[in-house]
Amino acid sequence: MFQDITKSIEACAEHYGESREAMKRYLTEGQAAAIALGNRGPAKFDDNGKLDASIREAYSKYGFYVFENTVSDEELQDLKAGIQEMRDNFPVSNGAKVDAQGRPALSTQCKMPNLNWAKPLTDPLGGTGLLNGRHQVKIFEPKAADSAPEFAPFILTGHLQFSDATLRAYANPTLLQIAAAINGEDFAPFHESVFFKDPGLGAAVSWHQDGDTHWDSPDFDEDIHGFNFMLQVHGSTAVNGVWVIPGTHKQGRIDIKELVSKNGSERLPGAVPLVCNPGDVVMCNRQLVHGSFANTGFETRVTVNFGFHRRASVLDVMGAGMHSAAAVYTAEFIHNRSRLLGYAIDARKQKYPNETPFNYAPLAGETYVFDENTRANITDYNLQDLSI
Ligand SMILES: O=C(O)CCC(=O)C(=O)O
Repeated sequence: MFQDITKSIEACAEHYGESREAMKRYLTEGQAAAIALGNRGPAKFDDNGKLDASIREAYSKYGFYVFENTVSDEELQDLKAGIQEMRDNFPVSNGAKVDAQGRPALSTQCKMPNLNWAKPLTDPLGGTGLLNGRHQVKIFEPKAADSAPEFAPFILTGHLQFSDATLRAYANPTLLQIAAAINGEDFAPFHESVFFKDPGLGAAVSWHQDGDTHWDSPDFDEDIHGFNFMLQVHGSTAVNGVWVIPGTHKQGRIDIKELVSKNGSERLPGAVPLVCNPGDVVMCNRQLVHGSFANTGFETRVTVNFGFHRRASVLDVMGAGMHSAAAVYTAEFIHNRSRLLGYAIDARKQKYPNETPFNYAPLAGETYVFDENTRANITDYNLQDLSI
């Protein structure tokens, strides 16, 4: 059973003027098509710890898989509380230095400007040169209510340094076992972010593919740019969720401008939304064409994102400079960035002592203790995101 979003579909469609009925149909049909695909269910492994072959096959076919009920209710409560704690420490307004209680605001001690705000219901990336221009077209920007604030929180990067709850979620042993199955036991980290899509405010993310570096590589294949886990704290719907075009992760770099122009609208054919309940985690290939519309519905979406790469995709590679300054990712650079997994695994062990912790091969023989000093050790860790 999924959230009933009938009212949100109506409210969303109302923004689209003469395309009202087309949008309504797109949302309704997209939702039904997503559920019918069959690429969803709990994580399953064989006796050797390998990801169930049918899951691997479905992920390869569509470019995404919805791992249902992967985060327990107890952990979801922990995540909700942790995310609220971060929000309580957001600056009072975009660019302010203090939070509502007068404390130094979240991320003010960081070199990286981690909290990104957006004007309500806009598409701040679409049609700009930001992130190497990967969001090629601007999509529709509905009008927000007159009572809406000037800016709303949009994307928070580097969240592992701000939240013990998201740090613990990062070490979920089921998810890390999946990462190892897809990218090999020596998999490397990528980048972490939280997407905030508040009802009536949440900004759009125009259609794009995430990968940047390896499109013309002689070793190009469907997994060379890695994947993102998208952990849904409140669920995800056709109105507030990410949409994807299944199979496009195998087609190389796609001219999205041309796709939209040929189609005559941004409602790209064949696309489906990521339909999830709270606690579901989507594994989404970074080469898949995807994007999200502004959240004109009534449901909140908060997605905790964290991605992983194959080691060979990043080792001694010059980064794309999208998530951090461009650099060559030496073995030492990658090892330093991987420390976060060491701290996360220990943080999780302390909270869930009865769970078997994930054994991350690249840190074998090293000891990481999560304690009151950890935060200082990991400030600005994401200046070393492995951006490809
Ligand atoms: O969560 C969203 O709305 C967009 C996510 C996205 O585009 C990404 O993670 O690359």
